[in-house]
Amino acid sequence: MRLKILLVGPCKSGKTRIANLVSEAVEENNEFEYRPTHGVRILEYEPPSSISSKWVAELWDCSGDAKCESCWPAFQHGAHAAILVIDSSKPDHVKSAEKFSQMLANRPPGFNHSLVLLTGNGPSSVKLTGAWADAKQFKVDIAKDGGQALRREVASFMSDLAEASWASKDREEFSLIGIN
Ligand SMILES: Nc1nc2c(ncn2[C@@H]2O[C@H](COP(=O)(O)OP(=O)(O)O)[C@@H](O)[C@H]2O)c(=O)[nH]1
Ligand SMILES: [Mg+2]
Repeated sequence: MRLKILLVGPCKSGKTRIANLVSEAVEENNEFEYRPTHGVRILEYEPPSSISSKWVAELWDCSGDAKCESCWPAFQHGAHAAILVIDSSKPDHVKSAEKFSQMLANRPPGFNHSLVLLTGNGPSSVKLTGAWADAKQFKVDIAKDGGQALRREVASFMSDLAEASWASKDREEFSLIGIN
């Protein structure tokens, strides 16, 4: 089974760094120059074998540039969930959460999952409104443990999604054979 997960948020919040880290696409080091993502980058995510071998995920590392907003419907197509990445020390990032909540529209029935990752040196929780108001917030601190806790958090989020996906497939099959 394939899950599609969007990584969204304003520019320079750390989406690409997080995508690289959790998908283990790039060795972690400190010599990175900021390069904005053009459009979208799609990374393959495989869960640790202790979690499951029955699903993989596509992680869509979306550009935070306003120029890309016209592509959002295409990004959203078939997506199961979105993870918002914001730097909690920047008030404009916190404010922008509302705009990105559009990315949560059109999720398939039964998928109400969302996760907020807070980067930077700001607070470890922020007040968000709209669709992110009830989302779980996780403070990212890569310097502390090289991203271990972040990887665990993302793996557990995706594993919940995989469960929801199986449950929705079961519902579809039951309704096909007339059991409600
Ligand atoms: N260590 C490390 N830093 C990265 C990596 N990718 C980007 N960065 C840095 O992380 C910061 C946030 O950038 P980025 O993740 O590209 O922001 P985005 O615009 O939200 O995708 C910048 O200072 C980047 O130079 C990476 O793979 N490893
Ligand atoms: Mg990027």
